[in-house]
Amino acid sequence: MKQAFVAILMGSDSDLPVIRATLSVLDSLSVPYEVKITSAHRTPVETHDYVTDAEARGCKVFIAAAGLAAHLAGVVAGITLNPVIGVPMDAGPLQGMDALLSTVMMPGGVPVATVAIGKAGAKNAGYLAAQILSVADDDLAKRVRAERAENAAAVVAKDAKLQQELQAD
Ligand code: RP5
Repeated sequence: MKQAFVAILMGSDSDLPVIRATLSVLDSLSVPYEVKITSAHRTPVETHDYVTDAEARGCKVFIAAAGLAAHLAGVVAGITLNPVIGVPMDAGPLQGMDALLSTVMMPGGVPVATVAIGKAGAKNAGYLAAQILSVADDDLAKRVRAERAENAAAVVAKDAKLQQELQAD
């Protein structure tokens, strides 16, 4: 059986610093992935060929990150029936509002699961992709649950520290 993986597409190498947050989440959960720079408008043929080929090789979830008039996620969703997560990049003078609307406002019938603008969205794209894969992967589900528990414990510990500091005052 082919190994399931996540394919991350970004419209430009200028998106990479933000998309590193996605890679770091996927690394921390040991989720296999590929990263590709390809654009809906600059390299439409390569985008189409990559999505078709990745799907044939076992890609189960696509993440598409783009800024400005961001149609990359919508184009990918038009090629594959696998889930597509769109990350609006905070590039350009509108600080990502343009990309958010371009990504989220898909016409009915071709969904894109759109996350927040910028780094928080890039992180959540990684978590959402892992959670989608974890539906059919119990070990991954355990890792996602453990990571959530660790995050919760860190918040509780920070609060405990704050309470101690306040009592000491
Ligand atoms: C989009 O245009 C890219 O995804 C990027 O966010 C934005 C700017 O691209 P560059 O001009 O920096 O290549 O296609």
